[in-house]
Amino acid sequence: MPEEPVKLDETLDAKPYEPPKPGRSLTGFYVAVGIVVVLGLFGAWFWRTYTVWWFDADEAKRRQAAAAQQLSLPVEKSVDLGDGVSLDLVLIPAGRFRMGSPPEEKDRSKDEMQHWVTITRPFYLGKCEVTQEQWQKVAGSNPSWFKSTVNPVERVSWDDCQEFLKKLNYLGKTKGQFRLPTEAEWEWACRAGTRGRFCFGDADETLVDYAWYEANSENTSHSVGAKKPNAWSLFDMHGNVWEWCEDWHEQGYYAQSPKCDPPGPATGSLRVVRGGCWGNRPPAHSRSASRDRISPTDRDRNFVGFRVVLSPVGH
Ligand SMILES: [Ca+2]
Repeated sequence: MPEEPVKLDETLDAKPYEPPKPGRSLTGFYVAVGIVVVLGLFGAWFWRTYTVWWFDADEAKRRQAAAAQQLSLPVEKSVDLGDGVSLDLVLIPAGRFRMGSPPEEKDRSKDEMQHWVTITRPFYLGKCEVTQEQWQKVAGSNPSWFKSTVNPVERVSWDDCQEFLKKLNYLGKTKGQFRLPTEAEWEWACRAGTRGRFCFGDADETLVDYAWYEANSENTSHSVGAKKPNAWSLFDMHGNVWEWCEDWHEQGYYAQSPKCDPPGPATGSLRVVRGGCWGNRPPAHSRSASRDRISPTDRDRNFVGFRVVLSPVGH
């Protein structure tokens, strides 16, 4: 019996051709993850750059050493004034910080409005307040009330300090020019990366380890450098004697000051002093952000002295 021929249409699947379905694409997922990662990194950078300006003591020392290495200069420098008298300075790195105090800080004043400030150039700052011995050596006299060669000079007006600095510069003992710190330089140096009330934190009871003030001074100034230093090896930034700054004082200056190296108001009648003194009863006056002002001709204060800046460095 002859084999029945196969019908062509029976060999074909009746279903129409469908191309194979592709697997589910992960491209969209990867793009979404990428966007999240990029946004996260940008957010972290933004937060870090524009919010976190403070740093700990190790970082403060690292920055100080890095600035010295970059400039091929020592962190600590001693200027010989002759006859065994020297003036010790420490290098303060450049940096950006929030000057002033936050609204919630205990004992703050209204003129301490927090604002960003950048110190664009490293500078040398006196490790201690200028002593009576150093003043005597340069100026040839000692106007201080509490007589001791190792105590800070006091009863010196802002104008007297300018004369002292002129004489010191005239001696030509080192490169650069001696001058008073600006108020911004003083606070940047005092804080050394801290954002609390003091260079060590917020606790009033710890102040006795760092400062001479009413609680421990017995109503007199004391030898410079006898208390603990801050992270940049600066002594007596809190207490002992108030320290003259270069700036005129103006209550609302912080609201309009330049963001970089603010020089203080162009004019005024009182000069800024910082850091508190042996006679201040509440620790409030010794806070890093605390400000006061005195007439530049006033030389009748046995609780006001100063420390020097040497700048520019590396020239
Ligand atoms: Ca002081």
